[in-house]
Amino acid sequence: CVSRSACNSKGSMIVVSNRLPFILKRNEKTGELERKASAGGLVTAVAPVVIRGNGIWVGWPGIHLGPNEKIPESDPNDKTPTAGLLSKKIVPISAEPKLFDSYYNGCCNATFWPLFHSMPDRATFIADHWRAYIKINEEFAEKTVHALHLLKENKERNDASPPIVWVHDYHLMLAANWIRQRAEEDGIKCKLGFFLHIPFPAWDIFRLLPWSDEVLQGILGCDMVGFHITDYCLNFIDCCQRNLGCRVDRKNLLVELGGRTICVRPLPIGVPYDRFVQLAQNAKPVLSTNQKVILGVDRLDYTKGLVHRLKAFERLLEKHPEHIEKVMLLQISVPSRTDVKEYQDLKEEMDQLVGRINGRFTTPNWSPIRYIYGCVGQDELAAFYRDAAVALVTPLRDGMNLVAKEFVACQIKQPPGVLIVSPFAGAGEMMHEALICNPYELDDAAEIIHRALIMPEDERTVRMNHLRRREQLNDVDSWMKAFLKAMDSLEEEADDIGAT
Ligand code: ADQ
Repeated sequence: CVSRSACNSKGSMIVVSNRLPFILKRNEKTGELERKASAGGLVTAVAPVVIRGNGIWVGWPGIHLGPNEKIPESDPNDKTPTAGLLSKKIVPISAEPKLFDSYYNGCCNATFWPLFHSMPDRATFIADHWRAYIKINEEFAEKTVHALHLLKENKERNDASPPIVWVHDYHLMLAANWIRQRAEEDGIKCKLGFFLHIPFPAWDIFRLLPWSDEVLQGILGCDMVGFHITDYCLNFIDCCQRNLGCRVDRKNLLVELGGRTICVRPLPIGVPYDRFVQLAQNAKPVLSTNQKVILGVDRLDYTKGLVHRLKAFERLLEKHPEHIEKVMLLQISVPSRTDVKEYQDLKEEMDQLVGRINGRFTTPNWSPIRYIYGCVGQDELAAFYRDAAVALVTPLRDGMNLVAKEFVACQIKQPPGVLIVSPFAGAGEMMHEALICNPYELDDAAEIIHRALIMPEDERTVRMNHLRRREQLNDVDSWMKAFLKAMDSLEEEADDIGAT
């Protein structure tokens, strides 16, 4: 389908993601469907581009729609970026609930998620789940081709350029190839991009997947494949060469398959920096304490290193009792994938650990850990980020990690706080002025937290100024622009593949 010279970023965009950029809820009283806005950075950056270009969003609405049910329009008072996304610009995925469960909770979250985070012992490899993954990816491909037809009809009226199809994440690693083939059969031109939000693992981990060839072939259906950092690009290229025998060019990040050249690009995601600054400026204080706050904000996920974090904090109190009654750990964990057993077990382990550490150290006037199991609003979140003395972002493995960046954006106070980040997060690769902490080394982690707590003001200021400048420059809008630029420059870069 791809005639590269014919495509440019002025064309409409079709975004294909597992979830639509809002959640559908059924009103308990009226039974009617309502949209619940989503304020995530990705949605904020991508939705305006889709709306401006008269594009389409393909995704699962979060509930199973009845046969005659349609996506409602947004609430007239909705001021979020997706409010302008009319229902005719949304193509929802419908799937039989059991099949969707095998795809989502099974293959996506119990196979790909742990394996791609280099935790193969947690991964299950179940043929039925894989079959569901194939079927749902086919459904996504079919709906995307339908969306391409809708745009084509529109194009004949508007004479727009050929569209860009942007497929997101590990849920949809097979869809691109089918979209390309079917669009080609129907004579529709488009340009296909894929972005993986999680790490791409090294070959010796990836090869454990029984369906590794199919996954690579699926992704290589795209013209451009983006990852957060160069390491993931190189892992992917390595797998293409070793699994599929592709010719590759590591210097220019190119892969050749079936006479096509696929560009691989590092596209580190950012956050809506200015929005977080504004939130931090306006948010009322929510912490009433004289203690220094060490903050953790995460989905409750075993990749985020939460158990290690609590143990490191416990070690800090053991080794540096001078911090007792002077600091507290505020851990905010949003419930996630609560249908999956691994996540239920983690919740239990966290509950017990928080109880044990609090039981051990609590004094009549102080408890070391405050643990919120729930989602907090954006204003409140910004206030926590702004008023914390230290942010602990210590995943065992993480594609990027937006919390590190949101914290930095909200550090408007003088003197600022300190960011501690794990080298195993994409964010740790580029936020050099943070304190880097290996979450597996508990003693060392305790020392790093201690160092953050006693860091002189001028050192904090210098570090935070650098971090803030970088995040302001590389915010989520510039990530969006970098993606469009990478799609535009495919023609020149993919001309010739050099040495392997
Ligand atoms: P996630 O694994 O979800 O994203 P992350 O990047 O940290 O991880 O983003 C989490 C988001 O949820 C942040 O915007 C944060 O503000 C919000 N959040 C977390 N806990 C919250 C709470 N209790 N209340 C309210 N909001 C909360 C995946 C990858 C990451 C990658 C992103 C984007 O796993 O590595 O950075 O996609 O590509």
